[in-house]
Amino acid sequence: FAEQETDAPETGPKLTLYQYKACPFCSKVRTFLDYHGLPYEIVEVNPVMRQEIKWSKYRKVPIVMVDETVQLNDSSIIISTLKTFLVTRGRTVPQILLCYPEMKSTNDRGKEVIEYTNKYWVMLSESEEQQLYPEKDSRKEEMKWRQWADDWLVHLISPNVYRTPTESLSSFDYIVREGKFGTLEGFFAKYVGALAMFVISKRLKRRHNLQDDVRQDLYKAVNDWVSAIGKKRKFMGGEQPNLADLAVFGILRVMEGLQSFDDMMENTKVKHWYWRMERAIQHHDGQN
Ligand code: GSH
Repeated sequence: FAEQETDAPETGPKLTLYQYKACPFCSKVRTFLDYHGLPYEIVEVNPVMRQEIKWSKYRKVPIVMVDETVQLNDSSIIISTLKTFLVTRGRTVPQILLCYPEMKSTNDRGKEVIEYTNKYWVMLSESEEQQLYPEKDSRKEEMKWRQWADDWLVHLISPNVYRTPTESLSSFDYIVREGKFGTLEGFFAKYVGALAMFVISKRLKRRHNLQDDVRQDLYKAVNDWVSAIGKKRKFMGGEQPNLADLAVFGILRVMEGLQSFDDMMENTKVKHWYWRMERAIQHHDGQN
């Protein structure tokens, strides 16, 4: 991003988000971009053929392209990189990306996976750190809960939204309505997908050691989150949301309109924080 002429209006980088609308990782990225008031274009990817990301070696969404040339993969890397860019302003996105090297490794099921070093670390100088994290432990706390959102909270979504055949069908009705599908493809995706995910969600439930009543894990998780914020703060970030607030909100938001969302609102203490988050994002409170 070249230096701007002093009196030219400041234009940020051009951002393009490749996504599935109903995917929690993509929702996290949208939440981050909306809160900071960063304009972006969306390319909705067809989850059956995925031809919109055929050009990419990385096969998942979200992907963010910066100025049509620099590719950012993985929701947490996207967020850490863009946050660093917003705070430091002096450094370019490719320079920042060098701080997050890829690591190939094998997971517990013998599959090769790419992980990223420093995924939850915003790259700051000492004075920038002072400014962004004036409280002593707030930087560590933010990292811990961002990781919790990716490693625990996100795994509660599928078992909950596909819990019963009826819930699975209404989740797929939403996915097909909001996503990119052909007419016939959408029809099949809805019924075949709903049945498949109902079955798969039982496997996911075992893999992640959830209770038989998966709602209880969801309720406990969001209540743990609310107690971690405590009574004295509006957000985990204090007066303004931090990256953990944005991650948790982004993940929970994909359940909006579904029974699991209404159950969560009714049976936990999350709603006041949730409505505050909704306002902060709608008003782009993080725009500077
Ligand atoms: N760690 C990645 C992130 O945080 O962005 C996970 C992203 C991910 O798993 N995305 C899913 C995906 O694209 C969609 S929810 N999976 C590839 C596929 O299903 O073909």
